[in-house]
Amino acid sequence: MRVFFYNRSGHAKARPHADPCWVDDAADPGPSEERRARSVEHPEDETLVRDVRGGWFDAGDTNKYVTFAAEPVHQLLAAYRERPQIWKDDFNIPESGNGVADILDEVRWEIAWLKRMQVEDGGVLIKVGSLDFHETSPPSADRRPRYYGPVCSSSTIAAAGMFAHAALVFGQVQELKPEAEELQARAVTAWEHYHRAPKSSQCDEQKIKAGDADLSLEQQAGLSVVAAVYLFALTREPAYASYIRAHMNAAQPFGPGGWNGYRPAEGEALVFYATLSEADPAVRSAIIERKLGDPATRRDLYGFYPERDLYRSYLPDQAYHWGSNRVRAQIGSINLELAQAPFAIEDDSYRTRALTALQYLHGVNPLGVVYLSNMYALGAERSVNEIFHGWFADGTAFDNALTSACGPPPGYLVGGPNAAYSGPSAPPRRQPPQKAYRDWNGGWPDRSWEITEPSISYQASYVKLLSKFID
Ligand SMILES: [Ca+2]
Ligand SMILES: [Ca+2]
Repeated sequence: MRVFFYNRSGHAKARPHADPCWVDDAADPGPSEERRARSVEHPEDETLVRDVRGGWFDAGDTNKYVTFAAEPVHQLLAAYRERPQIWKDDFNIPESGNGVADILDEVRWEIAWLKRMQVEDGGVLIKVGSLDFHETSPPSADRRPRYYGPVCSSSTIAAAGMFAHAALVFGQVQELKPEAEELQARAVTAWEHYHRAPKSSQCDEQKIKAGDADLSLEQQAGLSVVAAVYLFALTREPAYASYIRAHMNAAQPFGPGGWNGYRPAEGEALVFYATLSEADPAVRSAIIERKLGDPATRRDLYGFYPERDLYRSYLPDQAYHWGSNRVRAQIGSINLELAQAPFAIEDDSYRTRALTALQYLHGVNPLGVVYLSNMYALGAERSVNEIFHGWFADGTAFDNALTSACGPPPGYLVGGPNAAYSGPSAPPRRQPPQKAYRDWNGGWPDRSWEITEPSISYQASYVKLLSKFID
């Protein structure tokens, strides 16, 4: 979880909350430039200058995407919601000891940024970043001006779901009730904006680097079901239940892929909806039937063939693509779903399958490597030494956990083996899929970001899975 703290944008990493190696001033890119970001469409217009500080860096770069935030925000909220008793107030972050579980404080840091991205009519801006790729180490040295992208239907519906889910979870915590009310209102205005305004999957022109933050119309429809689920749980208004009934087939698990480890927020929301006593009975039955039928059609992902993999955590070869560690963590979580409400199947194989996925990430793999950075002080014999990250970059004091003064902080989950790696280095080239990995962080032309870059999505996938095995 401390990875999210180190990836906070515009927040000082100071002692005692930062370890001495990774102390840094606030990551504002200049004299408060994130507070004075310009519209990338109208950069000369002073009236459009906007405060968009805060949030987490999405990955190894310092950019921030509303659309890409949905997966980690939902997963962290779900991780808390499903096992609130394990989450303590002692992660050594600035909000530790304030009476609120630190995972919620960390999500609140991201939510505070999302609030700054919502404009007056309810629409939500899609992303914040720079116009070039020149990351700086440490982040406090970054002086590039910041820009924000336009209001898009994708970011608006993504934010509606995050605001609604956060309102639901925060509303059950005494200290956060006032904030929950505000977030519910924001969710509703974003929801209404999404349904009122034209929808587009070509909204991010990518003048702001680097990732394409657009979502397809199909993905947006899936996220609208997610938003409707949490809005219904908050308000019990029949209109949201009707919407879910009419549109649930747009959610990933009702598509041909089923619960396949991608678009996890949608499957997570459907499973949650099926636990609500006021849920539409027909919809609940459809969700339960679909989930219970999923292992029969996706036997490989539900652990029916542990013997196919020497490390007893089988993934199809084609799943060893960019970010394969995230897929593995997701597969663990979709197995665990069958062991919890409303299914509660008393068959240890699903829990075992989830545990072997976790163990794979913890070193039970052909490279014998813990796919988390710099875990030596925490007991690992062999862990990731280098990650592709603007701060912990090649050639800096943070480059390598063994040979640099500091290395990267502990606990960043890397993307992992990638048999579709497009750079020139071998390895990862000319290896079997599970060994298509290399412990390095070179830039161009190495393209190590396809292998060792972390991301808040990977991290949240891992945290959610890990949280199910904490006493
Ligand atoms: Ca706290
Ligand atoms: Ca290096």
